[in-house]
Amino acid sequence: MKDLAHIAQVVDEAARSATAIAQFDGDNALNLDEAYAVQAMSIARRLDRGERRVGVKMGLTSRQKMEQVGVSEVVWGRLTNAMRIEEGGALDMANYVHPRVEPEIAYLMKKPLSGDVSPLEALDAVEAVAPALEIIDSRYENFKFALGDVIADNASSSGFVVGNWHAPSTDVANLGIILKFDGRPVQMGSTAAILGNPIRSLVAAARMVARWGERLEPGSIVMAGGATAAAPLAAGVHVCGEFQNVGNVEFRVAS
Ligand code: OOG
Ligand code: MG
Repeated sequence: MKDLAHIAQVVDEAARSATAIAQFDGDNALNLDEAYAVQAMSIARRLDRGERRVGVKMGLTSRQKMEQVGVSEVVWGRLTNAMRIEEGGALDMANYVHPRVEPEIAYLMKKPLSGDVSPLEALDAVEAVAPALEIIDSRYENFKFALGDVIADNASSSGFVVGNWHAPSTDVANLGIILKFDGRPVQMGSTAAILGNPIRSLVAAARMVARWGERLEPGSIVMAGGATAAAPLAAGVHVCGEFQNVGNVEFRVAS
């Protein structure tokens, strides 16, 4: 028997201390059920330390992301208030192992959503939509992991920045995005890279959390997943995601 509580402690400590760990392979390889159980236990440890749940992140919802990390299944993770970085704020490299940033779309929920829903039902549960950036930081050495590893590690979640909220009727199906470091483009793409339309990520989120006895809660945030490959952060850079029609979202890395 694998000691899932111990593994949860290992991934939680790795995230807390920004220290890389080895993958769980061989006899320790985690299947899907084990990996999500580890994730839930590691997040429970954060909640015990006083963090609050604020939403859900979807991962590997675009081909660009799947190819970058070599895992081709959609995954989800849990967001807490401690992961939020104010728009225009700063992050400190010392708190991360090897952080990367990726442009995403964020949804703010108005009504609970869970189980099998249509895109129209999903949209009806949305209060607002915003351009966003996610900071991911796999706790595994060299950012290398298998499906079970990344799920156990809360889908590499480590930070998120949300731009201005817009009405839920705002068309975000196919918006051009430029991710810039110090004014220079480092990634370009479209929100359509997210499952063809980011609303499909919200549909998938409702279905996936239901499988684990959860629902998307009113007032919570759902990050739809990276639209481009993630770009590695470096000390001192100013990061800006420019989204067609919905505006910019920015932060900087302290030097
Ligand atoms: C896994 C997390 C994926 C996304 O938006 O696709 C993710 C990783 O790339 O480390 O956050
Ligand atoms: Mg992401």
